Amino acid sequence: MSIKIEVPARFGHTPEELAFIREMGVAYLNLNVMPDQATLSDMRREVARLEEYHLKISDFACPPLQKNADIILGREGREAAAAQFADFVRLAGDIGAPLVSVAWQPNGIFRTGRGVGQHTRGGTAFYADLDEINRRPISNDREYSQQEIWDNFAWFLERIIPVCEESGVRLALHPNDPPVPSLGGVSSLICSTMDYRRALKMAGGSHALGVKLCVGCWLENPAFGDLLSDIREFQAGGDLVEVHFRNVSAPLPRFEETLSEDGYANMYEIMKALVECGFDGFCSIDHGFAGYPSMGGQLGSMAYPTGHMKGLLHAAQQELGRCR
Ligand SMILES: [Mn+2]
Repeated sequence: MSIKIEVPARFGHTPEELAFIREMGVAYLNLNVMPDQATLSDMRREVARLEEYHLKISDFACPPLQKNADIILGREGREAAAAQFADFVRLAGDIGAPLVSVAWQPNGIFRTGRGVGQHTRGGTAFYADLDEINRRPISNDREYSQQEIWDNFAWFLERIIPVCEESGVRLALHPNDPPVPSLGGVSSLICSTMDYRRALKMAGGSHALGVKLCVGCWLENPAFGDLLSDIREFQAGGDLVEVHFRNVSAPLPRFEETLSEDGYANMYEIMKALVECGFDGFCSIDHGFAGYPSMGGQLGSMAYPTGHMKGLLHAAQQELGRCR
């Protein structure tokens, strides 16, 4: 079995956009839907529409649930949010989506901004300056300690893991981005390989919790862990469910998100490690440049890097003698 290429997508792409994705030779979508779209009837219709283009949902995501501040910070309202999350997992099961996105980031991804960088060939990309991010005021009502954040994660797993087991769905857990111990006064859950090991252990032997290995995060902070050996470890344990194949210009304190061939990491070596260990889960480029309206916007900007990633995959398969 080969690595399965996916693209980030949203509910309600036009027929032309779906045809465009199919023409990339892509068969899987990391589909983002909003809560009002997350109904069985609407999603059944959407899945049938995707099928016309030979597309399937790999990772089903609902942004307000994926990074839910009430659940992550243990605020009032978390019971209702967790019930909604459980319903979303059941819906994923009903429509045959194998993964549901989760990221323990109540304030989302921290970036300094989006603009033309020194390493983006004129493209508009995200960039981060940790000193600037650290100077910002706290993002919520108060600071949240590491203990609290892990306790809230345990509370979430207790409620959601059984629902995942019943539904045949796995959680794809993304690291905190950028992966540093604290952002905006909130301690990070996942900013190292050890954090992932701890999280997987908390799932109590259930494989319902999986690793969404964001190569970009490992590269942003090399203290995260040894990327190549972590790929092998999580794959050997059956925990690696999804990969974000993204390069950056340099490690923190300052980085720009770049094309795969323009960052500081050798992405071919990383692809070879994924092929060599037998990874057969889903892989996307994660983020693209902002794109141009007349060129298909963000979706248009994903075509070239997705093709480049597929080229690396095919080359690695050839070099290592693995079937496609
Ligand atoms: Mn990512």
